[in-house]
Amino acid sequence: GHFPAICVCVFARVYMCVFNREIILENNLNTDVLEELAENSEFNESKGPCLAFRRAASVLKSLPSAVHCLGAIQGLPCLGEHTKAVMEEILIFGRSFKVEEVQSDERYQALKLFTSVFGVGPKTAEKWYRRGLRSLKEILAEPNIQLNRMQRAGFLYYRDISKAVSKAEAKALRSIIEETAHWIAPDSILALTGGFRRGKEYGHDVDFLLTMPEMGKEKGLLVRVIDRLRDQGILLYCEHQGSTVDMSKLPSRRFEAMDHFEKCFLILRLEEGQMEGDGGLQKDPGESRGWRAVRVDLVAPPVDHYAFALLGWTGSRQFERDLRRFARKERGMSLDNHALYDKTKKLFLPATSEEDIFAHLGLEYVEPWQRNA
Ligand code: DCP
Ligand code: MG
Repeated sequence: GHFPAICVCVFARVYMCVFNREIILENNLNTDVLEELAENSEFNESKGPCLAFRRAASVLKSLPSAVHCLGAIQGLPCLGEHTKAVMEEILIFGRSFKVEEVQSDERYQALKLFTSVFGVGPKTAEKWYRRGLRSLKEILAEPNIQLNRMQRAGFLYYRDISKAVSKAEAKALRSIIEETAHWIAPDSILALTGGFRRGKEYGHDVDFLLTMPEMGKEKGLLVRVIDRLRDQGILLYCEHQGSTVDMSKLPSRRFEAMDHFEKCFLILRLEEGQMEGDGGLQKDPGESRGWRAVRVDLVAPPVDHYAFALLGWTGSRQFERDLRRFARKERGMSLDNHALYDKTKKLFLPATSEEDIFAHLGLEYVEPWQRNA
């Protein structure tokens, strides 16, 4: 069989961090392009090509050296014909005509713009495009369009939430939410997950897990935290989903976009000056109104699922995909945000930490900062 992609990625990730970072930047130019092609495939509902471009981008990102010649990509795993053709164009002409064609495509541009609004997925975007709409202004001016609550919030805070969230802002939010949670339940546990846990400097949102050390005690906590945030005047938008965890249906066979934990998708108001070390620097006085809106995901798993939720929510998405694939193909196990199931032994493998999960999989522990591909 194939040498598992996960091994290549894990290996290369370690190298990547040890060797110099310029190489990564150079490969990133190519991977950005591949991600655009992946997005375009997604809009065209071509799931296979979409995943192929994403995986190829991930492999390139984790290479220990920049790609300068075609020979260097020949032996790599997970690079399909289309990816190789694009890389070839870039290596020979310094640009890819295929990519430029996609980038200048009217439909691609419109769908990319529409899906950049919080609450707007590819289906809605396509519907709007088919109605001849091309800009956000046109959508807002169209009387026959019914926006749902999430989309209304998406438009209302569009400028703020399209702006990258900095690490300092993520830390400030962490303090606010932690303080709120501790005020309600002093022994509650809040963990920063997502890209910021992987050490990223910027993100599109801030992701947290909230739990209690004792099983079952987490019930009702999230709702109380939300209420308290609302009382503090920080809550700009909240979409709350109750828990639908059903262990009899776990683990699911396919990669699920959503897990079943109680969670909420929030837009929070972050005051300026709440960030450590921002020192009032680089502010545009015309823009400044003293606060900004930030997207926050807050997930509340029960403590016995906590390690799986932490692993799942730390990402990256591609790392999760590779890890699940590895579990399935190489170990006959099924991994998701809730559990790890050994299909041969027909039993759930318990874990109280991410280290336990990697050990069950027979893998060396992979640090969060090594999971960026
Ligand atoms: N995740 C999940 N289920 C969801 C949403 C996310 O399991 N419904 C996981 C996969 C992601 C991780 O959580 O890898 C974080 O999701 P984000 O979309 O927030 O991605 P990042 O935090 O990695 O990047 P950024 O927020 O900077 O875009
Ligand atoms: Mg995130």
